[in-house]
Amino acid sequence: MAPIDPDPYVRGILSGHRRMIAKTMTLIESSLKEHQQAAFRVMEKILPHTGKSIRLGVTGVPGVGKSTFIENLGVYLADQGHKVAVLAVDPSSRRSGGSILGDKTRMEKLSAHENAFIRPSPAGETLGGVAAKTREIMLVCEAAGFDVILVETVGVGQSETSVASMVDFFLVLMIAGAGDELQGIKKGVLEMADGIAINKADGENLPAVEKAKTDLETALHFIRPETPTWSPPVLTCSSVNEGGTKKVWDMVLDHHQKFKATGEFMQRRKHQSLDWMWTLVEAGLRKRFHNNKIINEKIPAVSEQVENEKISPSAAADMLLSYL
Ligand SMILES: Nc1nc2c(ncn2[C@@H]2O[C@H](COP(=O)(O)OP(=O)(O)OP(=O)(O)O)[C@@H](O)[C@H]2O)c(=O)[nH]1
Ligand SMILES: [Mg+2]
Repeated sequence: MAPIDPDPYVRGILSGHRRMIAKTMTLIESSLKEHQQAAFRVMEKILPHTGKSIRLGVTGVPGVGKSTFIENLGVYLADQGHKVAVLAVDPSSRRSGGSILGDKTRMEKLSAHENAFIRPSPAGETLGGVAAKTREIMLVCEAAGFDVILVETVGVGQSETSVASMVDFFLVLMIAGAGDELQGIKKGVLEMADGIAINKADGENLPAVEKAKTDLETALHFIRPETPTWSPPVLTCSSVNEGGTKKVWDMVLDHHQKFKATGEFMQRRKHQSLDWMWTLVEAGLRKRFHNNKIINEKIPAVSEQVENEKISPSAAADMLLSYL
């Protein structure tokens, strides 16, 4: 079978042709070898056209209001003429099976907006796989002229780390009075945050929100900022009021301008690209190891020798690795 010609895809993406954008994403998500090879060639050609966007990651526990926030902010930005792409990283395919439809209907105004594009989480067996696909999909969006990329991720487990490592600004959404210590203030998450917004700052929630803000500011005092350029602020916002997320966007822009001025913006992106390369190298090595015929033949005997203390685990590991 003739290989798939990447050029129609590349032309389609660069001219912002929605159907070709979606078809490219399908190639990226496919597990067929010829699709992956085609996606690879498309990516190579569009790479020079990528990078010109602000990438904002949004995390927070289920129900904190991430999708509603993205809908509100997305409409605000799209109305201003920005081209807004919304992506999601959700490694549990069963869950995303439900929330794909859920989010598209929840983001009713945004999905109907001519300046917006919404893509649910790619399905995948591993978080690494899902995150890698989302990164490529993000680049496709940029080459197609989207200048704001919003990435939603569930606030549980490792997916936050992957999203934080692909965005320019990592926003943690919280709600007041839900037992803050339970709220994934897994400390690690706060350490990754470039900013925190306490959501649902409306109606009866307001007093609790103000208290949560003060508590959080105190907690953040104990985390040393990564750079003298920026200390993660704590804001409050509401996604049910029109434009209720504007303050948060102003914070993202402020961060963007400051990081551009110091050179930290490009530095961070370069860092992220290298990290990604090494992640892929490690994943590739692992795969080669497990697919290696000789290694697979040796494993049972070597394992038995380790179990019977005939050879040490480290000598055994050394031996298996030497067949790579
Ligand atoms: N009062 C109030 N309610 C909100 C606000 N934002 C979201 N909600 C409500 O909170 C509920 C959850 O909102 P979602 O946007 O679906 O939350 P999510 O974080 O995306 O949830 P998952 O995708 O399931 O993790 C919905 O019933 C929203 O209507 C807000 O700013 N104020
Ligand atoms: Mg959601």
